Amino acid sequence: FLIFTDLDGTLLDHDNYSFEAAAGTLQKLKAAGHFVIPNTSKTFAELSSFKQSAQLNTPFIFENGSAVAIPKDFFPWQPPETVEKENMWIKSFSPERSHWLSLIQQHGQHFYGMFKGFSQMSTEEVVSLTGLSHDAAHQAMQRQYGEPLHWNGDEYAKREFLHTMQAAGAKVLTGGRFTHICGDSDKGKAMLWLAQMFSRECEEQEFKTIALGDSQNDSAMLEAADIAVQIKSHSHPFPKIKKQQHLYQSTLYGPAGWSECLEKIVFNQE
Ligand code: 2M8
Ligand code: MG
Ligand code: MG
Repeated sequence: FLIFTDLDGTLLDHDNYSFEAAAGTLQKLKAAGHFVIPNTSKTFAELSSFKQSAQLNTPFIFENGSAVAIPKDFFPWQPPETVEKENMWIKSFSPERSHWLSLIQQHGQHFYGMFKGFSQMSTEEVVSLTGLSHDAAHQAMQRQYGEPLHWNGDEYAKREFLHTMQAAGAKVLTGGRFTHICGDSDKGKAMLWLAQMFSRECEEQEFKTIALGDSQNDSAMLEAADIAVQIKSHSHPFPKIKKQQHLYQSTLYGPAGWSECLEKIVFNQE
């Protein structure tokens, strides 16, 4: 299997960012030769640290499908349309962050005071909104593609703002805590591109994709995967999915639900 997984609220606990409850299953999956591929809102910098702590040497998808990073020695060829960064091949699907920042500035004035973007926050503010450590918050702020906004106006104004941004050419994705203004990329498109790279390398092997996520920004990959898993959250309902034949819903929260469903799907265990 190619297992595409969201991190926050899915493989990582929504509040303390630990994957302890899933560590045993993660270990088993790696040992059995499955590929666990993070597909997350997090940044390249955050993912580099996460990969070390989870001991993953797989590719990963970052900033909500804006880009894919593949270790240089992972495939014996350079994937198409990639550039090199820190010993990885990077494939981008989105314009750079500066484009979205100026769009927000241009079209967001009418909503002044109702939201604050990461670019306007201090590290301490990100720490207090997320519960990340100071270093982790610093890494979360090193964004290359999109801009996460913290909304503090009412819901009606928020909808109006989202329409305005969409009309101006942005895509709006909602994570567990923030609203992301980004390009016309999503976790589903990036996942399908990367799955294609695996098939190109191993033509004789048929890979099945499993996607796991807890929030609306996961919907596109849940719809595009062969098997989808909605992970239960304390803070919001399951992400909506329009089409999916093979759908699982966890009864446990976050990483415990991750283990619960993958044990069932991959190892046929209740
Ligand atoms: C943001 O991502 C979450 C994911 O659901 C969100 O949108 O609420 C990103 O800024 C990410 O980089 C950061 O690590 C995370 C912390 O909760 O928040
Ligand atoms: Mg999530
Ligand atoms: Mg996420």
